[in-house]
Amino acid sequence: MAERLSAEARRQALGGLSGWTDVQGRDAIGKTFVFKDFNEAFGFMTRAALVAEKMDHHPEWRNVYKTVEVVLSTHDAGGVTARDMALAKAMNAIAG
Ligand code: HBI
Repeated sequence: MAERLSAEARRQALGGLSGWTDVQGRDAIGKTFVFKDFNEAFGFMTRAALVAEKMDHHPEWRNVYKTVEVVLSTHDAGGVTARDMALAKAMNAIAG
């Protein structure tokens, strides 16, 4: 099972993940993606969903029109693990 990252490891990992930050009040990381329109936003979610399923690691996310708010945390570990960082990296690659 993935282990929660130390504060230092988390800071290091976030440094290489454009746009991702700690979520206030819980052990999680988050990013708000803004796309050209709903079509682009939902296309992102579709592709990200397939990657998440393949990784067996799923986002908490909310879509309003062209915006997708994403929060990542590892339920089994009760906080942020390397799995969250991996999915965050994949999402950044998908968003381009
Ligand atoms: N997704 N974000 C997240 N966190 C988890 O702990 C998690 C998951 N997707 C699937 C999953 N765990 C299962 O592998 C375990 O619940 C067995």
